[in-house]
Amino acid sequence: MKALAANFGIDKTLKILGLKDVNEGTSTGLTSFFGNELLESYSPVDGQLIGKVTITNEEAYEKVMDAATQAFKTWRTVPAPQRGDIVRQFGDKLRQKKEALGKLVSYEMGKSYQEGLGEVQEMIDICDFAVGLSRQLHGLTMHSERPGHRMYEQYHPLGVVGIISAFNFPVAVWAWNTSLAWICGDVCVWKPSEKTPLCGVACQNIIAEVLSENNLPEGISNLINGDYTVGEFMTKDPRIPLISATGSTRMGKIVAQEVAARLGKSLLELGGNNAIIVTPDADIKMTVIGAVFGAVGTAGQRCTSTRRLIIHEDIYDKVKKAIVDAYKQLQIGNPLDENNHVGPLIDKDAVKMYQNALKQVVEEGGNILVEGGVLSGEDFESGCYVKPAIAEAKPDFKIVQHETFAPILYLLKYSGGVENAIDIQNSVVQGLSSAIMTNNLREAELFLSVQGSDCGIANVNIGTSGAEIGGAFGGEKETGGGRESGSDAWKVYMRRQTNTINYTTELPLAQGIKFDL
Ligand code: UN1
Repeated sequence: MKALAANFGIDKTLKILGLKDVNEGTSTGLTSFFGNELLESYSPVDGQLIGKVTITNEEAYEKVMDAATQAFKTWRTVPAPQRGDIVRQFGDKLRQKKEALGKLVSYEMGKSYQEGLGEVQEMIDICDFAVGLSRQLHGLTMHSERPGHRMYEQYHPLGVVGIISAFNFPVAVWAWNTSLAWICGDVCVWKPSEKTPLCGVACQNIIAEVLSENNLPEGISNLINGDYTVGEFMTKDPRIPLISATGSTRMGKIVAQEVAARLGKSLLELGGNNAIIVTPDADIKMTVIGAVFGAVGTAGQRCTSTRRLIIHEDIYDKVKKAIVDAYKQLQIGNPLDENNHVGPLIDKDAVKMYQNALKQVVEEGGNILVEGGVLSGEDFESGCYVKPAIAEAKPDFKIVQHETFAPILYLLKYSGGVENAIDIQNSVVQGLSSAIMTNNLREAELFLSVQGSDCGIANVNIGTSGAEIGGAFGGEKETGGGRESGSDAWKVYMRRQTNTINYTTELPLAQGIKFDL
């Protein structure tokens, strides 16, 4: 397998992205080069050590924050459209390095190369979006109730934005946040997942080039590395008005409390337990494509992965057969090989959670339809490759209510009207993504109505994963309520100021109050 990774051009990829030799230790970009401890990054693809980065200690963190706060003073005065031009240049560099970065994502995280490229495409798309937005940071004007007065609102940058991201989207989620934050005039400090630190360094190297070519302070983009203890430097730091965190609900609850304790703002994108409702009016072929990609894409490690299929009893057997047949076609293996659909899980802990979930669904009375299992042998040396599994289950099983970050799909049966399926769909604590497969207008509209899905994302005739950057991304309930990426998500990265100007020689008070001196 070692040879396998070499065949796929990993060494060249690391070079293109400015990542140093494994044994040298990799500096964490521009501003976090202090500290003695190293964090090692192993590939789930072949178990090999890819590189090491310096773990940010407290002293290094202080240097990063100095650089960031200084840089903010410059960056906030650069006109927003010019900030947009920097983001445009960043997007151009990403276009040049798309293959290399996509490959690193695939090798360090384990998703298929195609999905790695897709992730970099999301970065490019959000850059384009942010460039346009840099000329549209609009506030409203209002009519004052007082004569000779003008009232309007404007948006100013917040300052230093802290970004904590997860392993499953090691580059795109940072870009959703940072490209918007940058055009808004904020500077960013990013802590990528400790499982994918090299993706962080690679991105930092790309933006560092752009900043230096434009003689801009390097502290506009900062990288820190380590586990949650390093994240805590940021969550507890009153100099950071906004923390955007993506990851588990467990992590999000801790972040939310720490940030709230100092009355900071947090933007949370946490767990999902996403379902597709399949009604008697569904197109079965489309259902199979949406459900299989949703369940096994990224080896079931997307927040938006499809975990539950809620199928009407009249078509249950037909859908079940079609899905089980489709699973027979799945190729599991090295994600850099484009013939494979499913790569490894991120690490052995994830494999254990997958095994426990499969054990639990049986204990709770579930019926395994497509057997899971851990693959072994020369091609699967990392020990992280598992078979996508399907189990028939009941909506209220504890394990079905729980988000397991693995390719396990639960089939649930409903009877009666679509409202019964909607009840099942909404019966979990998470509220990220949801979908309905139907050609029946009434069912579709009910699903999207106030009586319908309670999720941040609700789709008709497409699956739960693969959201476009143009919409606001995020979910309700234990998903955390945050919105990132498109629509008006930019407003979270700015502070709003209401201004009233009096251009008369009188000073009338609002609400007609008289206060004569
Ligand atoms: C995530 O899993 O945290 O909709 C993000 C999707 C991707 C983003 C997923 N655009 O699947």
